[in-house]
Amino acid sequence: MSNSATSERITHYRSDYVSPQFTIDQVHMDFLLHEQETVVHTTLQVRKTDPDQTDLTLHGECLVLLRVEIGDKVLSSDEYTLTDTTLTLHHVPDISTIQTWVRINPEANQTLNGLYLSNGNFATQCEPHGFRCITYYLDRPDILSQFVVKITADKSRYPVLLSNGNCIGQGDLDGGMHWVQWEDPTHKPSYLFALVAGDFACTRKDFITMENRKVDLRVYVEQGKLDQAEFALEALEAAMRWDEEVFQRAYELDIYMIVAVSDFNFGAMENKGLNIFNDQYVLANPELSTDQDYTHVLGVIGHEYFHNWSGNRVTCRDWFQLSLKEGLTIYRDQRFTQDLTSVVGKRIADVYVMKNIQFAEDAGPMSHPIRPDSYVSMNNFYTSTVYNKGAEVIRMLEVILGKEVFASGMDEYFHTNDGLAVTTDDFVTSMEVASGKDLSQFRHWYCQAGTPEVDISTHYDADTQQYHITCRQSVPTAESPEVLYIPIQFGLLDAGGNDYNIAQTENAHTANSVMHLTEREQTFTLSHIPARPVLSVLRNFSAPVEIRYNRSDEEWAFLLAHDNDYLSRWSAANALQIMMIEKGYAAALQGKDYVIPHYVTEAYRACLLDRTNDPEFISYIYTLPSIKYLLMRLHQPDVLLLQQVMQRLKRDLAFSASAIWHARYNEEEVQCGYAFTADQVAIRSKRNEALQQIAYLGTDATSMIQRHYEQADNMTDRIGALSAIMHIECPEKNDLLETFYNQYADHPLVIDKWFRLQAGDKLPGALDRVRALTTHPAYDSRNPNRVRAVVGAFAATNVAQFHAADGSGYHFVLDEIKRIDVFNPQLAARLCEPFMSWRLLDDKRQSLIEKAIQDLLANHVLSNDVHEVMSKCIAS
Ligand code: B3K
Ligand code: ZN
Repeated sequence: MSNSATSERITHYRSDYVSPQFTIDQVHMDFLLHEQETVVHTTLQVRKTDPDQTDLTLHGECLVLLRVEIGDKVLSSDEYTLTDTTLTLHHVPDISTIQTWVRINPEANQTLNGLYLSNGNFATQCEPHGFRCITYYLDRPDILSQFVVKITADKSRYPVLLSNGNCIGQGDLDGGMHWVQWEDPTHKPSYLFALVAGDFACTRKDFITMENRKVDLRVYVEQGKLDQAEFALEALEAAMRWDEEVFQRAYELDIYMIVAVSDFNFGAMENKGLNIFNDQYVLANPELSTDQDYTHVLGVIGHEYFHNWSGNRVTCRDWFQLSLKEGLTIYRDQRFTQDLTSVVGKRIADVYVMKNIQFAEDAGPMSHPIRPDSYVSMNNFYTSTVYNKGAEVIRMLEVILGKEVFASGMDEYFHTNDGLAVTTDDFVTSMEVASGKDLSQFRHWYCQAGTPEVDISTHYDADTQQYHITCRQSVPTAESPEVLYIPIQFGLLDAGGNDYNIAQTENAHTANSVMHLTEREQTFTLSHIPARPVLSVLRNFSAPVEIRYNRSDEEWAFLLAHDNDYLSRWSAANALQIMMIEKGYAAALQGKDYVIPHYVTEAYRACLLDRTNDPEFISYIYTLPSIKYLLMRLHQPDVLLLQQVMQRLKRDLAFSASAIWHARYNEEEVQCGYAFTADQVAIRSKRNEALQQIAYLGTDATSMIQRHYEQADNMTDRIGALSAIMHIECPEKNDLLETFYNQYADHPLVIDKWFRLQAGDKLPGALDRVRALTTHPAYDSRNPNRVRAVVGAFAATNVAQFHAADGSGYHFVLDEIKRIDVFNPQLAARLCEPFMSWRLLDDKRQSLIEKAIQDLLANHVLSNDVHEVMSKCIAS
């Protein structure tokens, strides 16, 4: 069963918004849970807000309507109009009580949307349009209602029955049944509704808020996983404390519950007081989880908690405003993770996503503004643009207004809009109120798609000791782009790599080392600069733009080694990597070798030898840009050759510092038991990166890797060993993979790692091995984590095999998309993403993809989700 496949392909436009003609003040729901035949009895207290309106159209999909009443009157079928997606009631009075009884089949629902079963437990997912698969309702985010929910179910199979808010009653019934009733005192939109029923274990603790209120914090996990739940509880506590300290936001209900389930379409869901999570973002223990897993759990627990203010208390008027809550909440969780882990590592990780994922999205067929103008399936717009670029737009406001004014703008926003469903415009208005500034130019960031470019040219006048920086902005993908307000953080370095003190020379346009670019072309002048400086620009990635600045490769190398801003140093490494890939590719085309210039190896060595450098920074300067990003830079390259050039570059970079890598590996080890602390994470990251680099050097590394695996007392080091050995063709590789499988066969999240490593295997014959993985007994296409670990990882990371010249990689992924689309369109649509850069490939591959997608669109029944992305893809 696929609930969106049945609906028509309607394009919804932002400009069509009309405020609701009815509202629902109170909702009472009565669930009689049964795997195949759940009956939902819903009572709505409805109030007309437009006196001329007599018809009320409720949303509803995949529901069997059993009965409907207005007041005490049962309606006969000629008194309402029923379609596949709506129920229209006629002659609805100004104030009315409407009751519906529907039957649904959770077991048949494989979409993981609405009410479904995961590992035998009931769970819900309602954002954005899942609630209409549970009952007839005005399923739009600007309808805010109070909910009372009664759940009745078999007690032995479903001992835990949860919904939003506070538990207000429970009892046993005949026949082994029991019931629990929940009341949510807040007014919430239907997308924040949640219900969970099943056999869960729970860990809990009390939290005292800054307002001195006691909150019962609970984490529920499937039976047998309680030893992996403690960290999530700590992360929740840390997030609550952080939001109090940094944003002065406290939690207001008596209980906060997190439930982890095995089958979930994405990371987690911020349902009011009852978050439902993919267990990948809750479960953590040293034996089974890597440091990176811990960081993700921390970030996602934080993210969903922060939504309680940015999303739940202040919610979106309509789905086009999604970035109002998602951009803002990503911004908040990024700061949280920075504060709790590594400021530098987290910021570089976030900027890596911007450049390699968001910029590519913005240059492809799915390009849209952070406030989109239209959609067919809203699920396709939970994108990097809405989330990550949305967060960068908030961050720019902080740079433009300054930390203090920005903080009072946030207060203003929460204070004015608490309890309301609002727009991104309302958010900017709060910032205007707090700052007294006119931000109308800044608002263009919300409505213009595409990555802006800033061309920079500089001129130093030795006579006047003035340095002139000319910035010219453009958006190459937009026809007549608006002039944006772009804050560009910068610094000027002397020959020794020290920052000139530019404070005394600043003016309104360059205050706080920020060039406030508000015109299409603007020149900024700095005085009292005694010698020609080196420009360090877009420090801390102060705006989501591409900088074009022609400087010598030697100067990039100087910045990599000497700049005082880590982001700018990493950008310099990026520029050098791209230069080396371009030159390496050109050489390879002529059958020649490319040799890394010595000033590059020297700059890299300087970074490596400086012990004060953050290990995450070191890992990132060795992480090459994604193929998607490189496709934007090179003109229709042969991807296979490009991949070889990149592999070669990695090896050459490793080789140029081989002695240092060995020394770093042997430098220090964690001496005590595992803890997720910044110090320990740094040491493990350092050693595992060294091991990885040593693996690039060749087979000598095999025994070292085996030893690393055997001596490991935690998952981070074991995965470090496994991913290192994947680069080496040797019999030990399969032995290690087998040992790992046998050791962790009972832990699905660990087995996902095992699948993911093999899906990314770049060595010859990988496609056959990946095909074989989809018939492995542990493969389950109903489980999104597993599908993403095999099919998703293959398409995203296995460049050479995905782009195999005979099209076999494309066909493999498209076949999986077709298969999965039948029962889980949201998951299938996500798997389409690697095809979106097809226009940047060579002609032969373009025609292979074009033909395959045309066939998909013409000859297969597709969901709205897959149809929307694939038809846009091919139309581009
Ligand atoms: N708000 C949810 C995302 C819902 C996605 C629906 N396709 C999780 C989050 O961003 O916090
Ligand atoms: Zn979110």
